Amino acid sequence: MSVRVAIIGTGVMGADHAKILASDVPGAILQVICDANEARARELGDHLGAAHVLTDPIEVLSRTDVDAVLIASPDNTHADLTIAAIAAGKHVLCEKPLAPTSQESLRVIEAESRLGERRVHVGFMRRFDPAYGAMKSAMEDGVVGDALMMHNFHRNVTAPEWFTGEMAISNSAPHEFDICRFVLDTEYLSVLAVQMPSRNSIAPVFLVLKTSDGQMVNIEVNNNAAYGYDVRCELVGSAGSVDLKAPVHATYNASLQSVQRFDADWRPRFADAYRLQNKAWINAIASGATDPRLANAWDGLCSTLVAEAGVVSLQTGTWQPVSSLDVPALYQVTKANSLLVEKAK
Ligand code: ISE
Repeated sequence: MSVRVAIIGTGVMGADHAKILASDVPGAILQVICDANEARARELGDHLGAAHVLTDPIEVLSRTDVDAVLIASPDNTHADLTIAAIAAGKHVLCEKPLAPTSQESLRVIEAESRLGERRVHVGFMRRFDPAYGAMKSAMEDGVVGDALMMHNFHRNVTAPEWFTGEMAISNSAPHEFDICRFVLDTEYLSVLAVQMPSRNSIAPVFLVLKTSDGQMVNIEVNNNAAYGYDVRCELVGSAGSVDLKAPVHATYNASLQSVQRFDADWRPRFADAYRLQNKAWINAIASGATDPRLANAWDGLCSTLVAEAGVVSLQTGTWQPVSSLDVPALYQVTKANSLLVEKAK
């Protein structure tokens, strides 16, 4: 069965998702490309052979020839568009964050719970990265003993002038909040965020988190690292540790040196992860069997709750508790849910 997809938003990530779906995901049909900027939408739509180009997302949602929408418009539009998509009976893959605030994320969860069916996934693609996958397997197979800590580095080449420490927490660090929660299979209790004054437009932010299973997670977010896009992680357990390895396809030997290159941003580093995530999403819609790695709306809310506490911590210089809410029935692991997981394996 094929799935007719509309892409809403054709910025950096919308364009990347459209290319992946058009070229790498069997069963996906690029039905609509939608962007408020018509010229940009048309250029991408023509290039990828999309069936239609539109500028109004609400018109996209009313079409009967669209089964699923990939939402990659600005963050502050995510919740409303996702809720409208649920009402229109569409499946959704929403880029992270599900919403900038927990209140908006909760509105999505309420809408999905009313429907009584999980229709929404969130683009936490690192769950599909083979390196993080190896780390999670090592943890589950007991190779490193009991998990004690996860050390994370998240470095971007450069951030725009207007990027703030708060945005490092609400826009960049959610990837780590989510992947560490996923690898450790735990929840966060509290967070401390610090940033030192710097001559840079944005100085690094450092976060420490405690989990409900007694582990520590630390995250350096450095959005002006200058030298390359660099994500590192080490899981430390009572019997050993696992280091994340970025995919390396070549080293360049010349002028008495051996050089390994960095990517300029996250797209090449996580190309496999994006591809595998999008395949899993299309497969879940086509077959009804959900890959357990796909992040759902509840996962989206959880990372927003941590980000909110982290921003308050940065502003007050104090440890902040991370709100814990009861998991609604729709997101609990039930027998029916695990059957779907089994089917997906
Ligand atoms: C950006 O929004 C992303 O999602 C990237 O994956 C991340 O590395 C970057 O820091 C964010 O700003």
